Amino acid sequence: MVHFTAEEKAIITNLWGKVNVEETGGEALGRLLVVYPWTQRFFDTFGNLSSASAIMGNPKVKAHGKKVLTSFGDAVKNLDNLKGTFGHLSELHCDKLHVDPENFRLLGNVLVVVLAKHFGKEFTPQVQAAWQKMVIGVANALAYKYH
Ligand code: HEG
Repeated sequence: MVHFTAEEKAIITNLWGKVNVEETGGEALGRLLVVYPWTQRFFDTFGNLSSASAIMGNPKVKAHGKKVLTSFGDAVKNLDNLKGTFGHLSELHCDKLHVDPENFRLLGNVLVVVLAKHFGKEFTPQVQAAWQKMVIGVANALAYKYH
């Protein structure tokens, strides 16, 4: 299980307070769909995903990205209990959505890239390390109930 030090928790919470959930969530999901095109198969009801610009401008991608990143906010508040916090979503992604858990890791890494782009110099190696640990923790928690 991933364990966070008090310093890592402070770093994660501090950056999270400055994240624009709508903008960053939409950009992270959009980039996931552009960079790893096979992930598009889960979103066949989202309309036009025919090019990078279509994906990045797609309102359903933006709305779903916001939903996913809002869920990361629950992770920030529950760093000591990620498995408990994401148990229900893990079951949903496994039993109903059939999302391969490898995709959670890909999304986490894309999110880190987007944060690095937005925060520039503020996204120091130490900040990256804390966030990288967090997105791995979320991916593990989401994969926990898979069978
Ligand atoms: Mg998932 C639904 C969170 C990665 C595909 N995802 C959802 C929902 C949440 C969520 C909160 C709404 C659940 C509900 O309606 O009750 N997703 C979530 C997180 C992560 C993640 C926190 C983090 C890694 N999801 C993810 C990935 C894929 C995916 C990587 C596919 C590549 N999610 C997916 C699909 C749905 C959700 C297809 C249903 C979308 C819909 O039809 O509304």
